Amino acid sequence: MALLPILCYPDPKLHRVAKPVDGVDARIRTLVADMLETMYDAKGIGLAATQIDVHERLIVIDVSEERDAPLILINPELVWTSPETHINEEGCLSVPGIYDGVERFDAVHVRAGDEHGNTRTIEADGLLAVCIQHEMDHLLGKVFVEYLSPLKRNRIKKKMLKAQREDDR
Ligand code: K1U
Ligand code: ZN
Repeated sequence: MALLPILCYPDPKLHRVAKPVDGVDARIRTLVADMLETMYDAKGIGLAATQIDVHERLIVIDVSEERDAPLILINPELVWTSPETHINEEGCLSVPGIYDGVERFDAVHVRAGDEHGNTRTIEADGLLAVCIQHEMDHLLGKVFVEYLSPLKRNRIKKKMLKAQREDDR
């Protein structure tokens, strides 16, 4: 298994739209294992393939307290969203140290494949529903800061670029 580097905002590669996964094979299973290792190592609750510069529709999630309930979503599609929405505090491994409120559906149903090639529909609410929506946005090339005001987003962009310059020194 391998730890993969995570792209940092405002890297333009975070805005690429992911293509469907074309069948679950050994490459995809290795990618899933590496993404899970990377997500657990970074103490995240989710990771989209876009964030590790792989532009295919693949997400890993684990919102369990024990960090022992991985969920693999291959080619996920939203099939139902609740009429109710809520503003939730979000973070992102690609925007370290930044947390802000984003409006999301309270509950979603998502149809997706797993690492064995089986398709099922997942009914999600709470943190899992928020995380699924956040990760599906990544696959569309959207980072959560794009829901914030231009003023906030520009401040975050400058802060990230400054931190990256200092890291490069
Ligand atoms: O996609 C990512 O960058 C992972 C991200 C997922 C996420 C967190 C919170 C709300 C929606 C989506 C993270 O795991 S950020 C780090 C984290 O563990 C966390 C941050 C805030 C609340 C809960 C967890
Ligand atoms: Zn994110």
